Amino acid sequence: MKLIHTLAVTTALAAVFAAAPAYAQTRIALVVKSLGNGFFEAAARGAEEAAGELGDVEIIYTGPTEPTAEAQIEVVNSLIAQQVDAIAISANDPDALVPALQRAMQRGITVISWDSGVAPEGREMHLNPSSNDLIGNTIIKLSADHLPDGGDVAILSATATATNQNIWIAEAEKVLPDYEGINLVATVYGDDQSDKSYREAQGLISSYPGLKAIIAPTTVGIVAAAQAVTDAGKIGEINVTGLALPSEMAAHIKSGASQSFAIWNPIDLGYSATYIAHALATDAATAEPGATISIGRVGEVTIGEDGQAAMAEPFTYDASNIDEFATIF
Ligand code: RAM
Repeated sequence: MKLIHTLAVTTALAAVFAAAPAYAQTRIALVVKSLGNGFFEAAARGAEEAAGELGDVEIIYTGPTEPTAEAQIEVVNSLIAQQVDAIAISANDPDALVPALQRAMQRGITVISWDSGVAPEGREMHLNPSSNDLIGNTIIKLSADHLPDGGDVAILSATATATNQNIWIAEAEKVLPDYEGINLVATVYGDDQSDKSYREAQGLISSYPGLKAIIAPTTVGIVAAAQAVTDAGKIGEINVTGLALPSEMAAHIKSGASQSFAIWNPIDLGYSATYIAHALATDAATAEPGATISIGRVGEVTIGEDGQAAMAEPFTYDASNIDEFATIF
């Protein structure tokens, strides 16, 4: 009797162990605006670094080929079908993704946004790279720093629905009156595609003959704009600035197409988003205002009343420091 009982228990336990994985792994999907963007590839490196430290995490780096909300919805639906534990998304639209992300949350998937946010009802919290008003002010200041007498400037953005760029542009417009003589003549959209951004920059150059600066708050747009200014023979006349990766802009700083630009550390951003997604997915933290979540070597973040947290200040790069950082990101 005793033996039969022991055998039964052993068999039952064996069945349990056979069904369960060796250890509970947390699968975190890092969903980006589009693949092939060096900014997101740097963030993915940070996510892998965090996964290595956390030890039980698999990163699924994914996103559409074109930066549209429709294409991201398909990606989200497929992640729901795969039953991932967490989705950390940089969104192509603040509202369009909400129903799909709500479906994910209803199925127990942790959802956060980072870099480019989702409306509060579509995520548990949002991680900003820095404070939005500081970024908005920075992109105008970068152009004004090299225009002591003022002049016409234009913005070359990413997509027209990108949450982050739209907020930064709105913040930039608010502080414009503080920069006497800086005249914003146009805002155009290159959709974070190199070829479209290049054509939009060419359009600005030909439409505004007196243009003194192109401000591109996108790492894709700024490189295309610097190339368009170079090809138009306008180095020294039109300064290209905004947000960029040192690795992608080093040559344009050296040529003088860009005097300076700014960015935060994209590796740290992906690293931090992963730590936060992991903490929420494993119930080590709750996404509520006032909650502090530890993010490994970066420190900790505190969620504000608006369900958002912000990381460090953007750093400015120019000829004096570009080489030092161009090898990092
Ligand atoms: C592009 C993307 C991203 C933005 C950076 C600055 O890579 O639009 O969302 O944060 O630029």
